[in-house]
Amino acid sequence: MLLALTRSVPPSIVECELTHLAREPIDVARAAVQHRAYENALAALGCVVRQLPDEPDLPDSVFVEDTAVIVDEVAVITRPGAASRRAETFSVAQTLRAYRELAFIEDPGTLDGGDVLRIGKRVFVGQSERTNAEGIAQLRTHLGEFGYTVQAIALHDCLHLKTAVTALSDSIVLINPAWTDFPRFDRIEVDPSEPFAANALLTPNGVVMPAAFPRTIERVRKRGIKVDTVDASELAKAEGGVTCCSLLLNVQ
Ligand code: CIR
Repeated sequence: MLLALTRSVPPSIVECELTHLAREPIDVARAAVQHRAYENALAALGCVVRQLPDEPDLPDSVFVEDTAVIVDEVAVITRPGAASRRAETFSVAQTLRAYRELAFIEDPGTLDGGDVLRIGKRVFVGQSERTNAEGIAQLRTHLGEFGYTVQAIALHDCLHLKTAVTALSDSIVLINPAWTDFPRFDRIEVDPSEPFAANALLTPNGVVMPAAFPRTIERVRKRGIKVDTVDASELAKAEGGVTCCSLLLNVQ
């Protein structure tokens, strides 16, 4: 089965990290309602949703994607680039221990899961403000052992690689070409009026995208890809998208 690990929206999210966005008031109750709807959407797509322990005092703890990189053979616990986020990894490691061997990104390496896009055995890692060359080298060591290739990808003007590009299948990516180059894949480009639309969550039963991007959703559906939509507007103010709020892993 496919397990989706999530974590509740903490009240402290109003103090979240922001890099490319200006701070706007976040309605925490509304964010929580949207987050539950996101969990329900994952459940409807066949995922078994399990919540990690709440971390009320860690402002970005709802964005669990950044804390681990999980493949069938191993879970790599990250060392997030923002110091305020490093304590998020402890409870994630505790939970993942039941399902995978663990490996760890260690100082001076930094790596955010949002920078890691895996397509089959190919792993692409964004060279962002959060992920450094040492973090990429350590990930290469941990995953190379199992036959994965790890390739660094340049990006600019956005937070993470998966802000700029995500996979819609093993052969098609959804991309904002203004923020990154991503060679050698069939691609769908976001509508230019929807620069943040490239962050889509792929499940075995379809893709989840924010309802805020109807033009890009139309482009994706025209290619015969099934898209479910969620309202993710409150967490978008914290610079989070749909991939950021879950860790997906195959379990027995
Ligand atoms: C941060 O800056 O770390 C959070 N406010 C947003 C993290 C979003 N995560 C992701 O894109 N994987």
